Amino acid sequence: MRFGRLRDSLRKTSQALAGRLKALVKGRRIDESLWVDVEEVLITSDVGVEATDALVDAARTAAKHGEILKSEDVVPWIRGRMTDRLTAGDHGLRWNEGGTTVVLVAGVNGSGKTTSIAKLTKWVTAQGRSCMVAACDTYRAAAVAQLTIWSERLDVPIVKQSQGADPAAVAFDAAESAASRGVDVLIVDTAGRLHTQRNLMEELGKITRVLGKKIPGAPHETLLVLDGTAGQNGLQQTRRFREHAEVTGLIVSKLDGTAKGGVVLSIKDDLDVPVKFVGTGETADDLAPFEPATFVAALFGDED
Ligand SMILES: Nc1nc2c(ncn2[C@@H]2O[C@H](COP(=O)(O)OP(=O)(O)O)[C@@H](O)[C@H]2O)c(=O)[nH]1
Ligand SMILES: [Mg+2]
Repeated sequence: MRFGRLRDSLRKTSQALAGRLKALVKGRRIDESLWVDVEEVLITSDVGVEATDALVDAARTAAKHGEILKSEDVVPWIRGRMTDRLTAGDHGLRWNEGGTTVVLVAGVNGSGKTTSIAKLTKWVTAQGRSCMVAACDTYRAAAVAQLTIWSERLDVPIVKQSQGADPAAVAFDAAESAASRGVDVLIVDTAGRLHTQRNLMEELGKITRVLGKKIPGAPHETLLVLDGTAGQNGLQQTRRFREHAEVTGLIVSKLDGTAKGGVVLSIKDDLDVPVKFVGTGETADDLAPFEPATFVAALFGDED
């Protein structure tokens, strides 16, 4: 994805965050009231209490030690610190180089799972890897139809059964088919679920086990799709979800429609699970592999 595109889709957040920060530091004295204002901007952009406290405390100390000399320096300083905080952790996709890489996609209803799968498919095939999708959201006929349309548009095979079929049976078929055809990447769509829905969480476990039986090490990634517009609520949701299922990474969707993109910073602090992709629109092209420096640059509305 071009940097300009990511920056454009993060505009709402960057206006709320960087735009307001830049405006408020102009010609100010570095005193407690400045830090209070900075804190407020970070919190309202959903950077989260912990990350905000850490950033502002560090900035205060830097000012005391003469690393920040004038108020205008606060913004680039915070920007640098944000990048540092995001850099740790493995943000790349884990490949199964010896065989089919299986990516299981989960999350609550409407978070953007199926759309993210279309985007991932496009991203994978653009790298010259072959891809297959599995329609394991068998509860609604519309869900299978939606994934079928994407698979046709993106010209990749789909494994599906009729509505009401056992999702684990579809996963089994898909893993078998992908392995025997030597497909590079199998992406598995699932029905929306909440951590409180015990049966559905058990079903997710079953899908996971079935995939692992057919393909060693599968699923190699279990990506949770988090709706970026939910901000801190999404974070809480993710925390609970992870208590019931192993999650190896996150896709944060819908960052184009929100001023709460700062949530990505609190994910890092609170959850210790890497953000692997960000979704920035409704087309198959609107996905960016998460790269901390690029993300922060876009968050601050930097020019190319
Ligand atoms: N603006 C925007 N809309 C998105 C994004 N991802 C998904 N959507 C929309 O969110 C809605 C739900 O998406 P869907 O993939 O069906 O969610 P699912 O129920 O989790 O599979 C659809 O209208 C999508 O077009 C995104 O990154 N940006
Ligand atoms: Mg879906």
